[in-house]
Amino acid sequence: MPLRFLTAGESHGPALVGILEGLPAGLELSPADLQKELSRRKLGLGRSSRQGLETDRVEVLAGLRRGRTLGSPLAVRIPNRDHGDGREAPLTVPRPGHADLAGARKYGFTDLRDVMERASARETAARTALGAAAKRLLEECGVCVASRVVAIGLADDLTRLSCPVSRLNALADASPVRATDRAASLRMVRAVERAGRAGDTLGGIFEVWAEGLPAGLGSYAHWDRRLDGRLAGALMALNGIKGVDIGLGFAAAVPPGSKVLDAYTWKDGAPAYRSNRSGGIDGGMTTGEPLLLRAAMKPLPTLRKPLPSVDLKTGRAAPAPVLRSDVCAVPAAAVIAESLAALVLADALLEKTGGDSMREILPRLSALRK
Ligand code: EPS
Repeated sequence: MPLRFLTAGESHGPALVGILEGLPAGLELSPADLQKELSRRKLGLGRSSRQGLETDRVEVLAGLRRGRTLGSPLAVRIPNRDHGDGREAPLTVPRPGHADLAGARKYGFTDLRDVMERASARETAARTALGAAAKRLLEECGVCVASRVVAIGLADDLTRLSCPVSRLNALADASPVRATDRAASLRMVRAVERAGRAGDTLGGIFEVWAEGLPAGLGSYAHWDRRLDGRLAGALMALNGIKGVDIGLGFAAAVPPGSKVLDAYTWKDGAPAYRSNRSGGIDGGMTTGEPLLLRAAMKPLPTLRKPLPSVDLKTGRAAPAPVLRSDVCAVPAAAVIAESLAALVLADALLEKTGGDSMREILPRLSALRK
């Protein structure tokens, strides 16, 4: 696996940091490319006032020189403006659905802040910044990654994607909930507002698309090389995600094979797919058709009308703490998931082409596409 990355940083620590190792040399990349994705991550109706406090200004500490990658690790830093001094009163009542209780049991903490500082989705800013570099690499290789929200609570958008993936983000980013259908967008906005007024939270479903992938990334040869498993793992590792599917996904389990499988035809001297119900992956490998990933996010665990919980210090019943939190973070999760998918796809692409520099990679990729 040529691309590796690590992140560190607590939600209210001085900064988040990330290192991406394995980027080829000679990729045109600027801090503005990373900034663009960080700024998109902050958007979306239903975010808490924390997003107003944070500027998410990314600093590139290593790996770039004169606007190009060096082939050395890319290191980034995103300072936290809401930076605590570590003297906050301890928290002993866990929020149902958050990492609080399971994390405290695992590490033996008595102050739940020791869990939530790192379990917080604030960390996803670092993954988004690193994924932005992977997105740039893919872009240079003719691959476009984008996303849209298709459900928030009961408000869903059943329309099929009706624009090229290259235009999807411009359309989705224009909606406060990143939905491409206007009527569905309005319904989702109302759902978030209603949940906010009720002191509740909402989850939802989003899609990530990738277009321009060459056929043959990933492999059937061994389980850990299957691209569907790698992509699903990356998306499941995003905070709050409870399900991931690809192409028809769970809907592929119901109809007979004749309605699910993609038949072939002969086109321009080569075999071609008559449909793309597989979502661009067969046998753990890309087919060359657009990739479609879908993920389900559960509602956020911090409720203004709190759920019953227990105080770990006294053993008595207590309501969960009411802390500052988002009402809905599905639009942000979709943006983060683009970065996560891009990291996996760039890794698989580099595996296929090999090479230390863009000068080596690009001709190999064109040969592959032929
Ligand atoms: C989060 C709780 C909130 C969110 C945070 C994720 O933060 P705070 O505890 O500071 O109010 O705003 O998300 C972000 C800060 C972010 O940048 O995405 C949680 O508990 O997961």
